[in-house]
Amino acid sequence: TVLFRCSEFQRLESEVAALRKQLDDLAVVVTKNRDAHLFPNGRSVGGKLFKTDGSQGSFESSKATCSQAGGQLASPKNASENAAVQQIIARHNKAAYLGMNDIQSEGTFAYLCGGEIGYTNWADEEPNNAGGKEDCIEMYLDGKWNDRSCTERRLIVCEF
Ligand code: 289
Ligand code: CA
Repeated sequence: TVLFRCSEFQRLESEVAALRKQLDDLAVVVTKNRDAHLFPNGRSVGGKLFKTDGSQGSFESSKATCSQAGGQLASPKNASENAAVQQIIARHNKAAYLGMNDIQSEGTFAYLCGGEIGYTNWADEEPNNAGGKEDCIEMYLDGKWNDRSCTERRLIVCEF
């Protein structure tokens, strides 16, 4: 058994209180930094951050840009994440590629890390694989999805 003397216990208590204060201060700094980083071209939702640098690229170059930045191409997995990406692209007035695609297996859209997509927000009559060569997904300004050729230029939106 370990026996603490009263004075030892009080010292530990005040150390814990000081550490708790430091953590609270740090949380304020982190939140401020996150908000500054997201202004005005990003959104935070759940644990995810979505952000654009305002540039455009094909699916492959957008994918490379996001992974070089330490993130990946925006891949919304629910209505809240979709709304966050939609707000960014509406602000820039440009459609964006999403990460999901059916390059590997026609007709089966999968996430970049593999695995069939769960949440979808297709526009009416989509996906239609027009011309037999639409393996990527663009998000329209209203947040709806269209399968589209991977070689157009679209706003680059990454998630972190
Ligand atoms: O090349 C076809 C695309 O430009 C788009 O044309 C129409 O908006 C729809 O048929 C879309 O599905 C298609 O991706
Ligand atoms: Ca289409």
